[in-house]
Parts: sequence; structure tokens; C-alpha cells
Amino acid sequence: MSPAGRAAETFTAEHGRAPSAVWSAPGRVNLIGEHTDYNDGFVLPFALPHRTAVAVAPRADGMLSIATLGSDGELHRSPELTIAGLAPGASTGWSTYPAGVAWALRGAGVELPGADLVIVGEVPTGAGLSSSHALECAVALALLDTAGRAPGSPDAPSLAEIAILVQRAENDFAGAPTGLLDQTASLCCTEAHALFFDVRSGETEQIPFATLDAGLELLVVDTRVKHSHGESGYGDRRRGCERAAELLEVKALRDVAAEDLDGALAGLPDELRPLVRHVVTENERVLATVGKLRAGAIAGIGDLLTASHASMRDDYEISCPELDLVVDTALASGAVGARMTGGGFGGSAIALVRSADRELVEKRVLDAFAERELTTPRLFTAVPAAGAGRDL
Ligand code: GAF
Repeated sequence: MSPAGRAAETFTAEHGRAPSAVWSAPGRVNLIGEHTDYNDGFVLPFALPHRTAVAVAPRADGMLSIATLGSDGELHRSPELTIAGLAPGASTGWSTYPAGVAWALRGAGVELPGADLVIVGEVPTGAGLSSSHALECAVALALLDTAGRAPGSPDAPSLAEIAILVQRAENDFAGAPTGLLDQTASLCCTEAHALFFDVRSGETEQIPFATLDAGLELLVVDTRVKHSHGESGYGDRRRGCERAAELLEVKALRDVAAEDLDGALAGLPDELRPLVRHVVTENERVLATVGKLRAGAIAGIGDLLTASHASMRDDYEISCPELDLVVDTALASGAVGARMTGGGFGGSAIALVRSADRELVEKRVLDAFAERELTTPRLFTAVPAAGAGRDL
């Protein structure tokens, strides 16, 4: 059964009434454009078929009850929260994300009557596939629904505005200093396309990404090395980029042109140079990837993916031995390109492989992990799926 069906069933069993709606939102793979979002740059994600569903019904007492169906099949209930009393630090653990969304919506003037939420998620957690944003986006849509302001209603905020509210929940309530990539992907992606998103202008374009038609498959390998953006590595990189932009007297690193890169690097302290080099060259790689995809040359993006990985490994220093092992093994087994995806320090890598080579690449990756006695990675092929929406 779909997560939406399970969420509806679980809700009815828990609350003795049917939910008034079920909304769901997907995880994502970022095809290319990593750590460019908070530098006002370009990203190119697509939505995964894995979704988080939220069954919801309004209540009239201003309270929020949140329950989530765990992978153990048990329903985990957080203590009931008073929406008006929510403040950063008031909630800990998994319920911080939904509570943060309620806090951000209320802060933006959305009148929430109170709600019962039941969550069923199938996006792997800690895998760099944006499970927290799938959860936050689905909760945002469900709560907007209780206020009569869900997408489709006359007074609904735009998807871009919802993405910014979700970012506020993540940054100011959950304390993770992330950019706009993940929630925009979860809300705006469409089937069979990657989403070209210019973070500065807010413009988006759906770029056809039909791997199978080109005899290719996009393999996702979750290394099972858990990562978290609340930890220092992500924030340190972000602060380094902001400091470099200040020193270069530009609004954001987006404003450093590739042809001026050498000059810009010369004026920076040693430790900031690799960060700037990564961001500037990564933006260029996104644009080149979009160019190839627009021209229908999917296999032509392989080298760009691989160059992106090298830049993250050597300049941005956010890879880890397991991610490098996936990338190196996939390339040595015939992948046309491979890179880590997401924030880094663990999580997942992707490999673009010819359909005929997929089984061999999978086997070699599994063997490489087994030989080194590493935890067996989780592998699956991903086809771009639909963004967030109402299921029931
Ligand atoms: C994480 C963050 F949430 C995104 O905003 C983005 O910065 C990404 O890491 C790196 O590209 O997923």
C-alpha cells in the first residue's frame, strides 16, 4: 500500500475518524549543483518515487498531535503541543521538523486551528535524499489545508513561498543552516524531469530527463553512513563561502564569474580558495549539464558528474571514503559518470550507467563494500517522479 493509504488507515485507527486529507511529498536526488544553493547559484534536482505522507484533520483547540509510523510498525506519538506556544528549542527529536513547520506558518500569519497529524515516510533517513524536507513539505501542505490555504485554494501561498517557510522551519527552529534546494525540489519537481532552479531569481525550468529512453539508468547508492546538517561541517562551509563573498565584495559567490576565478582566488586567504573554486566551477557544471540535457545528450553529462565529485572531494572536502568507493568502483565498472549527492559527509552517491551495465556496476559496488567489511549499501535505480501533492 502507498504511504498515503497507510497514513489514512493508521489515522483512522488512531483517531476513530477519517482524515480530512492526505498530502505527500517526495525525497530528491540532486543530479548536480551541490552547495550552490546558499551561494545564490544553480541546482538540478529530481524527485524520487519515495514519499512521506501526512494524514491530517483539523481540531478546534489550537493543539497539535503528531504521530509517526516507525519502520518497526509501531506508532510513535509525540506529546501534544500548543501551536501558539511553539518556539525554537521547545521540541526535540523527530517531531522538531513538523513542529517547526507549524511555528513557521504561524509566524507568517497562517491561522492554524490545531491539527492531528499521522505521518508515514518511506524516504530513507540520513541518506542524503532529503527525508527531512519531504516530511516538512508534506506537513506544510497538510497544515495549510487545515487553514483553508492549501495549493489550489484562492488564498494559497505559492510553492516558492511555501519553500521559504519550510526553510525558516529548518534554519530557525531545527537549527540546520540549509539552503532552498531540497524543499523546492520536493514541492516543484515533476515526473520525467529534472528541475533547473536558479536560486537567486527563483526561476525554475523543467528539463526532460528520461534516462531509460537513452538506454541509461541512474543508480542511487546509499552508503548508510549517516550524515546530519545540524553538525559543524555544513555550517563551516557555508560561513566560509559568506566570508569569501564579503572579502570579494560581492553579494554571493554566484557573482564571481568563471573567467574571473583566478583573479578572485588570488585575493583570498588560502583556506577559502578551494571553497570558492568549488562553488564557481559547480555553477558552470550545472549550466553545462542543462545545456547537454536540453540537447538530448544525456550520456554527455557523465564527465560533468564525475568532475563535480572530484571538486567536492578535493576542494569542498565533503566526501568520505565510502562515497569515494562507490564513485571509483562505479566508474571502473563502466559508469558514464558518478558523484556523491546531497550535503555530503555520508549519505548517497549516484552513478549514471548504461542499462546493460547496471547489474555489473551494482555487483562490483556490493563486492567492494563486502571486501572492506563495510555495511552493505542500499542500491536502487531512480526515475524522476512527481513533486508534492494531495493524495486523498
Ligand atoms: C543539503 C541542504 F539541505 C541543501 O540546502 C543543499 O545545500 C545541499 O545539502 C547541498 O547541495 O541537502
